[in-house]
Parts: sequence; C-alpha cells; structure tokens
Amino acid sequence: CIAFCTWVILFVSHSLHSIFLLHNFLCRKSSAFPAFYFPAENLASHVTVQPLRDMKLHSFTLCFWVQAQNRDSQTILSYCTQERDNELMVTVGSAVGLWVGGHFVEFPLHHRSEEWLHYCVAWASHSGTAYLWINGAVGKENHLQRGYVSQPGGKLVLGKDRDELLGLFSNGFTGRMSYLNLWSWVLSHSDIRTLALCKHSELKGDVISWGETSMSLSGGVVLVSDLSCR
Ligand SMILES: [Ca+2]
Repeated sequence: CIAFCTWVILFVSHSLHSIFLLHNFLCRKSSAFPAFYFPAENLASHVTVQPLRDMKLHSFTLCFWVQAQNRDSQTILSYCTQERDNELMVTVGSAVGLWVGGHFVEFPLHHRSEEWLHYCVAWASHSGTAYLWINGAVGKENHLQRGYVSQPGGKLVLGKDRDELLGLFSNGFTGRMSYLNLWSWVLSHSDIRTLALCKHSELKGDVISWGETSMSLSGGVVLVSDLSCR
C-alpha cells in the first residue's frame, strides 16, 4: 500500500536559529504527517502559520491533539493584530482558556491525564457561545463577545503567545501537538466525535488544514512521529 504523501522540508539557515518550512504536496494520507514536539528548555520555540483564508471569523472551531503536562497556561494558538494583542487565543494546562477580541473565558479541567488528549474549542458570534469538547465529550458552555467578528491582517502562531507590540513570546507550550485544524464555523458534534475517534481523513480545516497549510518551525521545534491516533 503506497501512501501518496510527499512532503518536503526546506531547511533555511537563519542568523539565530533554523527555520523549517513545511509544505505538503498531494497528501492523501494525513496520518503520515509528523507531530510537533515543543521542548521545555527553548523559550523561543514556536510555529508561524500562513492561514488558508483571512482571519475575519464570525465563528470558529479549533481542534487538536496534544500530549502535555497539566500545568500553568500553555498557548496552543495565538492570533494578534496591530490593534489587539489577544484577538484569538486558546491555552491548555490547569484549565482551557479562550480569548476572543481581547475578552477571556476559562473552562475548568477535570482531566488529569498526561496521555494524548483531543480538544475542540468553538465559538459562535451570533450567540456568543463558547464550547469545549475533550475526547469528543462536550462540557459546560461559556459566553463571550456576542456579535463580535475577529479582525484580519494579524499574525498567527502555534505554541507561544505572541505580543505584537513588544515582539515577545510567552506562555509557551511544552509537549507534543498534532492534527491541529481551524474551521470558520462550529463543527457538528458528530464531526467532533469523528475527529476524537481518529476517523478524520476527510475532516480538514478551511483556515488551518493540518499537513497542507504552510508552517514555519522556529527555535527548536522538532518533528516527531505522530502517535496521537495509535
Ligand atoms: Ca498575547
């Protein structure tokens, strides 16, 4: 059985660190794409993402697999514009945090597993409702920023909170991250269950599509085998 999956890593020498540019061509078998490992010791490690469409979002769903320690506040995705620092941000750790347009809500976490976990965080502008699913099970709803639309033209980063004004990175993620996708709508419960059960070959985000969206790895982020669905 041949996987028609060819992805190319372009190694670019940079003044301070190395940047890997990942491009995935003709990939029909997404599971062959590696996971990202963010080492604890490197404060600069992050991934820059070129989204497939603009970030003017009336609603969204962010789903991802992570294997991490349940401590502190670790950034999965951060999006900032010149006008607003935390335009869109999702953190994991002792709780799951969500920022939309600079406003914040928190989902308490009862999972203490440090195994691979599947998360989906969603938000809909028309109701202001925010949802968290863990391993396909939905938790209590939150509410924020009803009627808001996130602003385009900002910078999208995985694994660190980027401060646009100061150009600094903080609240780093430590651990493994895989199959992260971002959609411009709220996924159905059955789609989220499909993702959590690893039957996700057809489910790719329209804003970030894992294995297809261009990403630049900086500051010691390492490519490792994706064991999230083994
Ligand atoms: Ca920030």
